[in-house]
Amino acid sequence: MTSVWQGHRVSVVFPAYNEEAGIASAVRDFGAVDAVDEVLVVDNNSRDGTADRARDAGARVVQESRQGYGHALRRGLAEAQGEYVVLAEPDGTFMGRDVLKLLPYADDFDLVLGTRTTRELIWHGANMGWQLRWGNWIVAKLLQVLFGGPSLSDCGCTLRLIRRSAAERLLPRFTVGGSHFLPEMVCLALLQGQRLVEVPVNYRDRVGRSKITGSMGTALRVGLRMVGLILRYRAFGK
Ligand SMILES: Nc1nc2c(ncn2[C@@H]2O[C@H](COP(=O)(O)OP(=O)(O)OP(=O)(O)O)[C@@H](O)[C@H]2O)c(=O)[nH]1
Ligand SMILES: [Mg+2]
Repeated sequence: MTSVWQGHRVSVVFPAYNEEAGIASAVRDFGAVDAVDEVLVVDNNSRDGTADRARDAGARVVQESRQGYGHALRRGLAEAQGEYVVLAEPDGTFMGRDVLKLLPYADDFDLVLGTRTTRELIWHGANMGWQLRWGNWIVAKLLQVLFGGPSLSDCGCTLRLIRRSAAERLLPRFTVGGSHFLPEMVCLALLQGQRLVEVPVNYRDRVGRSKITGSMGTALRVGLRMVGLILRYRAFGK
């Protein structure tokens, strides 16, 4: 895996907690994209064969002991070596080739966010029923309105690209280690004057067991924590 996107090295980061069912094919799928130089798996205390399978499939694996989706992504952002860092999930929901939808905007934006709320790109069987779709949209719109744009339609899409230089400005400011991490990235980036844009991406059915939005109760709790976080950043800027 040695190629570059217009002179920029590209890393893909997978946060992984017990994802042995899908991790090998995800590493291969994203690693097969010509522009991708490195697939980095952040193993978050998995008790199954996640780390071994990721390594066998060609990924670099780092261990993050602080449990949580946010902790795993923050570690990935700190460890990734590319100038462009793509966050994704190794559960079969995202497609490697969609990295190519994000990259063309990376010249002009610090962050290129995927959105999973475009109906035509939600696959049959994907966990994106109307409640989740509207929930993600409403929280995204709250963020958009309170922070004065840009246009946002999904607050929970892991698939996103960030420039290394932009990530380095955010890393010391992150406070969230849990499942409501993504809006913190957006709030902090907007407060720092970073440039953001959103791009529609495919969203498919999951391989393996769901940990966050598979249960409506958990999804609702995460959504409320996101709203609290957004209001706090708007009110106090921290
Ligand atoms: N929930 C959770 N996920 C973690 C953790 N550490 C890493 N992850 C990874 O974060 C990603 C998000 O979790 P998912 O269970 O896929 O949650 P989701 O994407 O909201 O919902 P589904 O894909 O429908 O299950 C997965 O790749 C997990 O393996 C953790 O401590 N908790
Ligand atoms: Mg998932």
